[in-house]
Amino acid sequence: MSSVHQGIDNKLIREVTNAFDTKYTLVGALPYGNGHINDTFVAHYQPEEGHCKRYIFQRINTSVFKNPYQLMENIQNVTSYLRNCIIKEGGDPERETLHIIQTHDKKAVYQDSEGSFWRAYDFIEETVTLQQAKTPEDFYASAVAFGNFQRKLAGFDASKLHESIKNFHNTKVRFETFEKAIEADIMDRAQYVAPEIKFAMKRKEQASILVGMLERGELPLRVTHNDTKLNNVLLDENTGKGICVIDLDTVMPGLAGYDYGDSIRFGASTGAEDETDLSKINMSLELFDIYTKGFMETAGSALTAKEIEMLPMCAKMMTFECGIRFLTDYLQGDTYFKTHRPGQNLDRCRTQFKLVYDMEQKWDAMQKIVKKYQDMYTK
Ligand code: ADP
Ligand code: GN1
Ligand code: MG
Repeated sequence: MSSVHQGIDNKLIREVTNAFDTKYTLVGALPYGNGHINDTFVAHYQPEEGHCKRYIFQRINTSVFKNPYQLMENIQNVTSYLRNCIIKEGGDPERETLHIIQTHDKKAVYQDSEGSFWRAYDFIEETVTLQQAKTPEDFYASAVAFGNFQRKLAGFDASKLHESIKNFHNTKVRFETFEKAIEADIMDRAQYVAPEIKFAMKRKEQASILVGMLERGELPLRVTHNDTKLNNVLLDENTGKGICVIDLDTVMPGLAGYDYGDSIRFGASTGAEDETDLSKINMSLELFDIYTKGFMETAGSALTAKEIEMLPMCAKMMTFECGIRFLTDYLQGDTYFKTHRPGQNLDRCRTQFKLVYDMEQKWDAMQKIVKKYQDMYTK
């Protein structure tokens, strides 16, 4: 389990927090959240009177994001663009987008004495993040938030964005990487995953569908979030509304359906991403319906008929792609996604493949639901 790197000592956290232009006196910092990539901490600061103020500190995973300066330039540009949109629409810019805290020398990134890169955000209070929807309404709230996020970014100049991870949702390239990992089999693990490899191989051709449509100009490139897990949206603790889309590292040009599809992959599942009892894992049509409603209400009128028609395929492909990414990481020795126990990436792969299988069984119903909301919101 080489990929757990959340620990930090007091001396280093003092060094890092001192570098940023925060208010008040540091009380302490603790690991926070369930992200698979960066190391997130919440730091508490005590004013002379009243409650603590909190900030989020993140150690950027530079094996994943090779250029932290370009990464933060993207986030700076996207959040200031969103801030203006929110103000124009009469929203609250302090709660509805991330606010970067700069270092004392006015930079968005700090390199610590060990060579790691850090950033800081205001902690958005009175919000919750969910690992699973507690009610269909939670999932609906996330759909509205992600749909609005995409709608707002429709006017953002994509040429300003650095590609933070090349070929991020190029499922065809992801499949090629997976095949190379089987071939190399550096951990000697391929022998344990023959059924999973067979499952993936049977669907190899499908990995090229969306990339092919993009290349032929049948689907347009838009500015998308690309990592629309339920835990990447902050829900208002009091109203339950989705108020702030976070984790903006992968905002890049992509397909609208990547955002829709990745949300379905994670949030419409009836179990956790790493559930070991596969009988608990299905794609809930109720959750699929409610997410599709929220997404179509907010972003649907901006989508082409082809984009809408392909939404079920995007849900299936984002799930399939994530499954092969987890399996690739398992074969390569668990170096990409954080793991907390042996075999966790394999368990994650299995839930994704179970969801793909279940979507195949529910294909007609998924298409009918998408058509229902297309008729409702785009005609
Ligand atoms: P990762 O890239 O590792 O997934 P995230 O940026 O998603 O990291 O952050 C991990 C978790 O930290 C989120 O799921 C959320 O619970 C919490 N979080 C991140 N930023 C904020 C913020 N500005 N305010 C409140 N909570 C936050
Ligand atoms: C990672 O950072 P986090 O935990 O929100 C990953 C996503 C995967 C997801 C699977 C940069 O997301 O692509 O879909 O895990 N992010 C990156 O849970 O690779
Ligand atoms: Mg995240």
